[in-house]
Parts: sequence; structure tokens; C-alpha cells
Amino acid sequence: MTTANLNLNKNFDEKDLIRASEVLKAHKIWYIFTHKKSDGDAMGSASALFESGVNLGKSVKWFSPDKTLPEVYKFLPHSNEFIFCEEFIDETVEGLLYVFLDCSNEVRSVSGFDVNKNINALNIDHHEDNSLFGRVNCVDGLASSTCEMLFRIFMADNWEITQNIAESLYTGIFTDTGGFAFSNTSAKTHMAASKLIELGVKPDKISDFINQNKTPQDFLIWARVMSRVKIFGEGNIFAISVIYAKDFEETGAELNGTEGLSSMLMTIRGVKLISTITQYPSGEIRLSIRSREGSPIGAGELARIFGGGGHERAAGATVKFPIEDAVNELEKIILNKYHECVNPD
Ligand SMILES: [Mn+2]
Repeated sequence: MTTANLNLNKNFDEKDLIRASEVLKAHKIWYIFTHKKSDGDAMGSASALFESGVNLGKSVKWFSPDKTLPEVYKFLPHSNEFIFCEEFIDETVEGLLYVFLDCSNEVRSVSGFDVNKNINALNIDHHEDNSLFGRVNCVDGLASSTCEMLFRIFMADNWEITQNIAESLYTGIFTDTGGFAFSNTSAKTHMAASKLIELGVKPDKISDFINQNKTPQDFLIWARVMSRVKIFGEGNIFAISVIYAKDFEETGAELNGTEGLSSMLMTIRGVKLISTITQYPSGEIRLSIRSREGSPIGAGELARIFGGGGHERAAGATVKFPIEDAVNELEKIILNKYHECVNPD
């Protein structure tokens, strides 16, 4: 383990797992909160904890700041029982515990959570920059996912993990690791997955629920984007493509039907940085940028040129240039930046 890893893990102690379990068991009402733009980990962890609570005879409610949750995760138990809620509900009821799942800070979920009030909240998460806003925090920045954290809590204190719970936990681990492909995939992650499979998870079934999820219309828009891919730069290290507003209209694809396209471009051999330019029907033009190790330009670095932002390897920006010339424009900007980087004078 590197020093950097140790630093990032400073907020976690193995005893936190038991403590989280005890806090959960000690309360008879659980209000679960997840973050905006729900993903597989938020939904998987909420679903798993909801099911566990029901099995333990708790009164459980799940609050989400999203009006609707992604269709793809509707196979998860209790995914239709969430309550849409934008504002924190500060209730003083005996036995009530607030549980925040997968939220790096209180703002990621509903508004109005006052950290100064020492609210009886349990914060279970895996984001290294978690602000530790709960009264009790169980946060390991080295865990792949909140579902992996929940799994470890359950195992640490011998909770029953039923088939339903196992499937929910596996879903969050699978999605947050990109199918065990991202660098957050650890030996512990695989051990968790292994145990969950022992408990009845069928990996092919979960993978199909999550991945075999494109509509024929989505596929038509992918075909268009693929046909427009431009690969360039010395050693063909850059790839870009474009989606026009009319593509959505003409193919009937949903706005989120293009999800995964950026990852697809990253599979081109030798490519170090990619970007997809999307013109949404609203007229907004968004860049999605990805880079990998060895790229002369980081994704975040490129995004910042356009006033956007994000991580070193994945970032985004809204741009103003005319869509008709977007590909050429972006190619020019990337090449300019590249020459700046390789010839710093
Ligand atoms: Mn997560």
C-alpha cells in the first residue's frame, strides 16, 4: 500500500463496521437517503439496506432527490418504494435513524441537512473526499462502492444476507467498478463478489440486467456515432465523435441512450484521450472527455480549457462552438494543446 493510499484511508477503522451495524440495530425506524442522479451503487445499497431492515422488522423509508430512478435498476427490490424528496425531513421521533448512502457530502442528497445540528445520521460511503457529515461515519475511501461497505458491515456483525440482498449488493459493486474493470477493484471487492455468488447471485443475470439494456433506437444512434469517429494525432492517440440533436429525433433514442459511448471509444487500441460531442435537443453542446495513463493531456485539463471540470481521467464541459464544425474545432484545440505539452517552449 502506498503512502497516498494510507492518507486517503485515514478516516476508516475496521471497528467502524461493527459500530455502523450496532447503530442500525439500535434504531427501529430507518430513513434512507441517496444522492442525486441515482446510479447502481446508490440504488443497490438502498435496496439492500431496505430489504435488511424489513427482514429485521424495522420501519424503513427511502428518500431520493430524483423524481424518477433509472429504469435499468428497476429489477432491484423496493426500487419502486422510494419517496421523492428534495428537502431534508428533520423529525424528532424516538428510534429514528437517518442513513445516508453513497453521498460524499450532505449536499449530494437533499437540501436542508444542517451539519451543525448533530443530526442522528449514519453516513455509509466510499468516496475519499467524504466530508464525514454524519454523527456516525463509516467511510472507507479504499472500498470500491457503498455496496462493498454494506457487505462488510453485514459480514462483520453476522447479518443475514438473503438472495435479494446479495443481488442488490452485487449490483452496486458491479456498476461502480465498471464490471470489475476499474482501478478501485481490489482483492476485497472480489472476495465480496465471491461470497455474494456463493449466496446465490447469478453474475450473468445481473450483468444482463445492467448491460443488455439498449433499445433498438439507442443502437441506431450508436451506429451513427461510430461511423463518425475521427482518430488522429501522432500514433493515433486521440479519438472524437459527434452526436447531433437530429440523431435523437431521427432514431428515437433516449437522451441517456448514448451512455457508454465514451467508454466504447476508449477501447480503440492505442487511444489515450477521447471526447464525444453531444448536441442535445435543447441546443446545449456537451463534451464528454476520457483519458488514460500516458495521455499527454488529462481529461480534466482539456475540460478546463472550456470552463468545464471533472477528474483527471473523466471530465466534461459545455461548449459554444457551432456544431457543424465541432469536430474540426475540437481536433484543432486538442492538437494545439498537444503541441504545447510536447514542446513546452
Ligand atoms: Mn458509489
